[in-house]
Amino acid sequence: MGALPDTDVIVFYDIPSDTPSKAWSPSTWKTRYALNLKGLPYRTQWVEYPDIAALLQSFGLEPTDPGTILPYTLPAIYDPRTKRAVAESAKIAAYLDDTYPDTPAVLPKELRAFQAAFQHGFGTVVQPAVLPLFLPRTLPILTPASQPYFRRTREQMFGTKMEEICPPPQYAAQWAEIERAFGVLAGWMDDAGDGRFTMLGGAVTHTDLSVAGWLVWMRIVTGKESEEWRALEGWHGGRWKRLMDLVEPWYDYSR
Ligand SMILES: N[C@@H](CCC(=O)N[C@@H](CS)C(=O)NCC(=O)O)C(=O)O
Repeated sequence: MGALPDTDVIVFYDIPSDTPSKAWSPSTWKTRYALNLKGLPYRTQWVEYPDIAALLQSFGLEPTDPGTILPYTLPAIYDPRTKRAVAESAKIAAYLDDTYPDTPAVLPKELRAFQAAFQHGFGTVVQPAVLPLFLPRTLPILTPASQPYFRRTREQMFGTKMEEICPPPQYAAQWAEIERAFGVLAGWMDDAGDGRFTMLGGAVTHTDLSVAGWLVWMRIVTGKESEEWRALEGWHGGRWKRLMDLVEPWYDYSR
């Protein structure tokens, strides 16, 4: 593809890591997947954790998570065609669907209330199980510019030192908790039809991409060839492996 003028290329703000894909964050992967699936031209601008708030404020954006210790979050995009900045992955998905109706929809209007409820459920059931094991193991894959901020804010969140959140002797029990939590999620999906995660007429939606984004993070932290990841792929009848296979065509971090 020839170089497009900058005025046609969406700027996608993502958090870098020191891993081969550089892209690692569960939340920003939701948007990266969506941009890839839609085939929209974009380029990544890497933003270190300590710079996120100032970036979003410079666009005049409201906090994405007001009243929390992390009020400004990525992903965010800036679209030069409309001169609009949007933050928060579901808002970005809706914006891209509305602005580019000729691209495959990832968050159609009829799914938006459901998606919000799903996100609440995921945040209540799965996130609390995953975070204690995965946040400490994420620290070493981040860049030196982000590590001190990540340590400070996450220690504040858990009220303890990073090393005490989930030390290795507790891994097995925490993995059991994660498997149980994903089992709850699988239970929600069991009536959905073909046994895959896809929920709307066979199309991949933001809901699928949200879970896939978390799984990408878990795969990067554990390692694709690790026993931990292999075990997860086998959970709940192989459902999570099927989801990752389903979204593999859009696992592209080259831009
Ligand atoms: N619901 C939000 C969650 C975004 C989120 O939590 N992003 C994290 C990165 S994974 C973040 O930017 N945290 C900011 C910080 O730690 O200061 C979304 O999907 O956009």
